[in-house]
Amino acid sequence: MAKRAKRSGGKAKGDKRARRAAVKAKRAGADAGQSAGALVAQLPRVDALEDVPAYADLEADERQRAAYEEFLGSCEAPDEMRLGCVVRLDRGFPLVVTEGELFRAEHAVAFAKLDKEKDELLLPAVGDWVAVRRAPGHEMGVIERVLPRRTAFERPRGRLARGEKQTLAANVDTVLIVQALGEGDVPVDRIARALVLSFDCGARPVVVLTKADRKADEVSLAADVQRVRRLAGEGVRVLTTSSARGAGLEEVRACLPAGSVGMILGASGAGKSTLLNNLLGHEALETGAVRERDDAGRHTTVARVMIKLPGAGVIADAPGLRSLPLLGHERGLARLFPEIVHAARACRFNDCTHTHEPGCAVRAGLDAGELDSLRYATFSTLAHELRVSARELDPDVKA
Ligand SMILES: Nc1nc2c(ncn2[C@@H]2O[C@H](COP(=O)(O)OP(=O)(O)O)[C@@H](O)[C@H]2O)c(=O)[nH]1
Ligand SMILES: [Mg+2]
Ligand SMILES: [Zn+2]
Repeated sequence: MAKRAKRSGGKAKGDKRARRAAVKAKRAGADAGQSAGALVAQLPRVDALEDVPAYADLEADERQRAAYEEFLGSCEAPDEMRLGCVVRLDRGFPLVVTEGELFRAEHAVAFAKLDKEKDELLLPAVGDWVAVRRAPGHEMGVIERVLPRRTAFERPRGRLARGEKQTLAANVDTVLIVQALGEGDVPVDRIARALVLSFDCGARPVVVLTKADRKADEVSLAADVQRVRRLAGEGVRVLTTSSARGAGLEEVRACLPAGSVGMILGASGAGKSTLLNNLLGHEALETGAVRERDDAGRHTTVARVMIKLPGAGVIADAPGLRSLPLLGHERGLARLFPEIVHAARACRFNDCTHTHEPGCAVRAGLDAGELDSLRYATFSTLAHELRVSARELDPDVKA
């Protein structure tokens, strides 16, 4: 079990602390492996970790392999370099798996420099393929390159207006959007945001409605599922589970075939850890009382982990996110609502917001019953938010 940071402060701070320590050590000309040792000693012991994916469970794609080969041709001491995948981050320290080895690593000094120039995307996230140096006599590896990402699940970090992004996981094929069912109606707005974020990064979303046992009867359960199906559209699978009854697990497992990488996304308390434990068949993750938030740096799990599921693929755990603000995710919105984008081509104005303009083909389609009102309403809300956040980011952009 991962230890949690004693003081709050968030992952960003943990990352920075780790990087600063690494940079300091290099500047002093000291052995970075030793100087980072005090920090590393507080991390969970590598040989005590369970369910860590093996190298063979993961696969770099051709582009990543080609980038690695190219890097080998240009770096010093290429015989020390290994192709690896980041399978865990503990307080910012990556755990890397290579063919036959599992070890902690730190970032090369270059990353700290890049960070200052706000090129944060280059810091390794869970799921990243990296070129990592194994210098003789050093316990820790040094990550020198993050190889091109097939996909990257990103969310805005901190104040929207700064436009900074945090990568929750890289190279994800499937996003499990976990939403708990309850007494009230299922919050489709939240699910819609998660769908936009998933589509935007090019991952395939699957909606998993947990706690089906909490619905009073079959009729209200079916109504919730129906509403989510209507919102998500035909291309998105919507599953229901009940960990209390052990229902729906195999359907979830089937969405994460061996060789693929998934990510689990949902609010704190949605039942993510319970679901993962059930898929694993043992209690690997803490459930219930543990708060794991990463919003506004208030509270956080200090570990990001990837887990190998028996008889299935690998899945990355994400922090419980309270809010899913949208910023620059227009592509994801268009992918979630293709029929609205299609209809909008016939609007009189190019910059039609489909709310009040004359000659709006979207509203005409809505009136004619060709477009779904729930999907239209959700689209309108999120499109408006995207316009507002873009304007906040750049005062020169006209909405
Ligand atoms: N009734 C019911 N409770 C559940 C179910 N799955 C999880 N829970 C409970 O919901 C709470 C939060 O679950 P947890 O897995 O920790 O959520 P997480 O924050 O998303 O990881 C715990 O008290 C679980 O026991 C379920 O299918 N049915
Ligand atoms: Mg949890
Ligand atoms: Zn229009």
